[in-house]
Amino acid sequence: MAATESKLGARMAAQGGAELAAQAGAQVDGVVEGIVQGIDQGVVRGPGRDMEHEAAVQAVHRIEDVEIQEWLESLDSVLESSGPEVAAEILERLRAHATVAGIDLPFTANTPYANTVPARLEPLFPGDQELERRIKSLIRWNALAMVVRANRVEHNIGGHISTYASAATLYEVGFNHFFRARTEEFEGDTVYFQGHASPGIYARAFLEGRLSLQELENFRRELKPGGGLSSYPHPWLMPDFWEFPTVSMGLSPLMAIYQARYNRYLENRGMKPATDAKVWAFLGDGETDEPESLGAITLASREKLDNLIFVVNCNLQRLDGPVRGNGQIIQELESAFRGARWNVIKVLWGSEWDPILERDTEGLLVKRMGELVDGEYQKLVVSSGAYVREHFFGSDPRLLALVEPLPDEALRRLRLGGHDPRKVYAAYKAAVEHKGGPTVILARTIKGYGLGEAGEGKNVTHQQKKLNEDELREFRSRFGIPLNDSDCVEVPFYRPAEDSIEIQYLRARREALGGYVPKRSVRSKPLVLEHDDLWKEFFEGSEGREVSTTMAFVQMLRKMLKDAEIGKLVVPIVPDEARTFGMESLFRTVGIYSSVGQRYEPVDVNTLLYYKEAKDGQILEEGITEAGSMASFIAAGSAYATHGINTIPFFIYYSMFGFQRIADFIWAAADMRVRGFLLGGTSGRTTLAGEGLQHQDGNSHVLALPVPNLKAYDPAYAYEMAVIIQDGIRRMYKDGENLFYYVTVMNEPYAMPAMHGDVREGILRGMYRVRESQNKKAKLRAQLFGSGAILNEALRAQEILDTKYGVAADVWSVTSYKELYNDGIEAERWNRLHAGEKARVPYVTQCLADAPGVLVAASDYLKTLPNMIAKWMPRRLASLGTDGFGRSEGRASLRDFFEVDAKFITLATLHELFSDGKVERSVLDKAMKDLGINADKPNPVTS
Ligand SMILES: Cc1ncc(C[n+]2csc(CCOP(=O)(O)OP(=O)(O)O)c2C)c(N)n1
Ligand SMILES: [Mg+2]
Repeated sequence: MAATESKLGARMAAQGGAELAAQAGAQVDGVVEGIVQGIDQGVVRGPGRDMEHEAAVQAVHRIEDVEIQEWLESLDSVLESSGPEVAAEILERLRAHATVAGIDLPFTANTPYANTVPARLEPLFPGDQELERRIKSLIRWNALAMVVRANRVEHNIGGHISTYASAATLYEVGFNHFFRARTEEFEGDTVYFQGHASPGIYARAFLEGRLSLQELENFRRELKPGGGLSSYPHPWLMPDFWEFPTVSMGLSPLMAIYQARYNRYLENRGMKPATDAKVWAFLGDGETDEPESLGAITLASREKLDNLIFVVNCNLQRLDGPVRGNGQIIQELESAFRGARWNVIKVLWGSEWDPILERDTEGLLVKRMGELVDGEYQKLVVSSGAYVREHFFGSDPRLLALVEPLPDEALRRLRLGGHDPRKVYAAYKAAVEHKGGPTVILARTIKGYGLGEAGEGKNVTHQQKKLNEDELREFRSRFGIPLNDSDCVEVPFYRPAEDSIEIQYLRARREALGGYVPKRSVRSKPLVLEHDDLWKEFFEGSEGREVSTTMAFVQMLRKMLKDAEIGKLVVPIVPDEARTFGMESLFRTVGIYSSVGQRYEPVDVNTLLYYKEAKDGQILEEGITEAGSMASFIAAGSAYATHGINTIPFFIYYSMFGFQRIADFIWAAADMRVRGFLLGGTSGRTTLAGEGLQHQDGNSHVLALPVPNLKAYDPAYAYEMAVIIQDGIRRMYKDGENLFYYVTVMNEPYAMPAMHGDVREGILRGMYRVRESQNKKAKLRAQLFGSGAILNEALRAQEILDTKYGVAADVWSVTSYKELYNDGIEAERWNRLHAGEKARVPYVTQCLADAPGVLVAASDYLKTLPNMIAKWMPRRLASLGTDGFGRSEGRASLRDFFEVDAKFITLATLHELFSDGKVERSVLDKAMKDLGINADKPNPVTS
């Protein structure tokens, strides 16, 4: 550096920066760098800047160009003589040297605002570019026609044109050259399509001959005769087509990461061969603002998921306007992903820019490209070539000179990278060949590309669903659709003849890639499930030993893991709560999955239950991420379709952090026909002691109600749970039903009774009589309904009522209010539609047909649960439940506070009898006193 220092110092003196030059020598590079950086970052500014400093800054600017040119030329010569590795090494050393010399280099994870794959390293495009352009144009047209036609028939039916319009090239390069289908020999790539781009995906399937004209015509009108197409990717509605529901934004990136990770899990556990299959996830740039989108990107790099590729369609716009009008979303995403050690490939500029960039030997153009904020770029999209010349190139005469030979129209037509198949191909190829980590492609596009006046680049484009006649003709002409002026305004769907060169090419490409995508199929074989022994011990009870249902569940899990048929298929998933649920013994027995095994000696290696990580470990210990765990649950629970492997996930978590926190993922799982068991641990507002307001769950069974294919159970006893899980595995994995289960488990220990009589049907249907009153002579009668741990309170109330008040009560275990409710509404509906025929009787009504007395229900959840089945009961129902905020307290106090304990069940029963005129007011008064109930205690619902 000595030579540079003296040269620099001398030149500065010669150019008038005397003061600064005097400091040359040991400090000069630091000072100069500091000032230059300060200028670049805009920090050396403001009224306090004195004249001397101003002179120094001017001096730096004067020398900057010459000096920088010299450095750039040196680098070029190293690059030429020794190659990029040596050049990179020199830069790395320079950076280290500068740091040691005390230069505070600003941290940046950004590269210049340029294509990552330089033009000179671009691979040859292997396809027929012109033909692919024609095919893509037809798809563009049909996608647009689908939305425009649907909205002509039914005003406001909606649909999106501009998302696919911006993403067409990104998808078509994928379809023609990259997305490999699932075949007998190869598992296929997995593609998460951006939900709002679905019209384009349908339009392609139409050209492929996979969707009919009728189906396209009925886009967003699925209930029409002949069927239609769902608005977005919904496997529930189109189970042979869509695999992944992606339209709730932010879910698919997270699901894709965990899917890629799960693919490796299956490989490392020897359940499927290792392949180079990829998981592709297409997202919007606006979508990346969802916390889930970037929330797990470090997992992907930590796990070295080079089977994962994100493609972010950076059209710089979201629904309302620009994603980062005042900034640069692409650079922001680049630094986030690079910081997380992803391979980032930017595809910003199309081929038309290459010759201009080549002429720019000083790097001025790339510098200029990095200066504009996205709002300015958006403005350029909607502006004329003259405006582009003036406002983009016009910032510097040297830039203007670069484009001088080009007419304005050519400037307007300089394509962006995401619309240039060659650039996109180069990026995809680099992505699939990248080893050692995940790749994100940041592709710059224009929202509403090709819509012209109808919305290209405009803020309103996301909502555009209608085009006028001129706009349609314009679009037709721009993309060369063979329709005349009058035909095209009818927006007909257009498919060339089967033997046309376009259709032949498109089919040939897909054939070469193994078949069509997206396509969902189920290839797993049903399980046999002859293993009653597994469940026997739970049917027999705990012989007086006090255990919680959580402990019983863990014991079941342990047994299932040892089972010859299902043992390998069980996937325990836990978000850093294994110890909470007493599952730590499984660490040792089946191991915690780690793609690298265990590189350290665990601190507790000398203990029996040490923390064992293993490459073939079975437990997915996800750390503190319910969303990530749920994404693993989804990958494991859909493996029967994605991989043809019947893995059975058991995801156990703090129940309050389930539906309450990640219900949208659960909804997506339902849509995806995911199978498996969600276990809501430490559940119940009063059963989880001490944890207070944010942990105590009295909500989840209510929040489980809306998910149609989810069975929700709140069992009290181990045998109930065994019946539910055994039957669940049978229904899902033997009979192939598209169900999944939510079972709450609690941490309150009590003796688990043996199963008496044939109560299986009752357990599964939602209720059965668990203890009949032995007091046959009593005149006062009652039916008590308890669920989960609160069943014990009902049983205690039964005794109090019998011994103290002469009331004979039967006790029912209500295992599922959701089942009872669904059964009731189904019967009601059938009866409404079949008036005059023999009416169906809801199961609740059947159960209580001969059950005498007043009716009282108590659960650890909101009162709405029992209330919703009350109308099918023979008489009025009194409901006790835990509406309100939780408290940090012990169980007894909590149950007293929420009025769900034996005392309050007793009081409610006596009150019902009083209301019916069966007992005197004095009995009630005395009971209040005896039971120690204060009529003026705070109302738990509002306090
Ligand atoms: C979770 C969620 N919130 C809001 C929406 C509504 N929405 C649909 S598309 C859209 C804008 C999408 O912008 P971007 O992700 O940039 O995609 P683009 O259409 O620009 O490709 C919004 C807000 C949604 N689908 N999901
Ligand atoms: Mg966008």
